[in-house]
Amino acid sequence: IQTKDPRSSCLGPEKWPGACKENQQSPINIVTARTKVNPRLTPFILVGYDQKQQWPIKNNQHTVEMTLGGGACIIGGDLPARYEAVQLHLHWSNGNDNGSEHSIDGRHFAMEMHIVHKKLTSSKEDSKDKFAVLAFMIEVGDKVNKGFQPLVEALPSISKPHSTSTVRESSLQDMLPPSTKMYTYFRYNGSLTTPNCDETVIWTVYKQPIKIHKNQFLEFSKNLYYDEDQKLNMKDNVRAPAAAGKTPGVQVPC
Ligand code: 3J3
Ligand code: ZN
Repeated sequence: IQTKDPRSSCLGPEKWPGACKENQQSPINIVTARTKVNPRLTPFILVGYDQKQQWPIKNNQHTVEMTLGGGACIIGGDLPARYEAVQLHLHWSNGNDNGSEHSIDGRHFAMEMHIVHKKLTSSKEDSKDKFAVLAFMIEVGDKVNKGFQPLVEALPSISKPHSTSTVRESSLQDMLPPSTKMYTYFRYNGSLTTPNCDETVIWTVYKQPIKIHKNQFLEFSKNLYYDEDQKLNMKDNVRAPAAAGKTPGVQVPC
């Protein structure tokens, strides 16, 4: 039978290979009452995030992936080195609020955006700090988010799996919450949320959600397909929280 995400129709999540059954898996439910303030978790310096450029984009059969090609990087935030941005992608539901992979006090959101960064200094292939992923919750409302329009407008051109296109000139910064709202985030060490679930990710989950219009949100499952015949709308590309109640550090404004 067709499970909710063809990614699991070949191998249900219970059969995912590699590290997927280990105990530092992502996503998690963040129980804020069990987090603790960590003064080392300073706001990131986002280098190149304000750079306006066109971005390659593809339907990789699991999500929409924007290739960032190292044009931007992050510094600080208690990371052990500089990390360069490699790709941005999103997870979403089938039109409801269960589209985020992480949850905060049990609350899921309509979507979750991941900006994936790779450690600039060389490290072992399976080092725990190989990736730094910035995770943003996305909620829907009645106001168009102009920063998301370039990505939304490119979706119809990548309907089929493995199709590629280009997002018109835009900046990553325009897609993020205002910098004043990016002081509070949760931090924990976890994994990729897709097979082989390598436990190589330093996760930063921002508390402040991004807001986009309901119609912008619906454009993702409306335009993107898992299959060549364009019968399976891309949706529910979401891994359930692996473990409730982790105690990530938290950064609060000074
Ligand atoms: O780019 C690397 C790729 O070289 C390879 O190491 C792969 C391993 O699965 O993962 C990355 S990825 O950028 O393609 N990518 C990291 C983020 C795979 C999907 C992951 O998604 S998530 O954990 O952020 N949801
Ligand atoms: Zn992801």
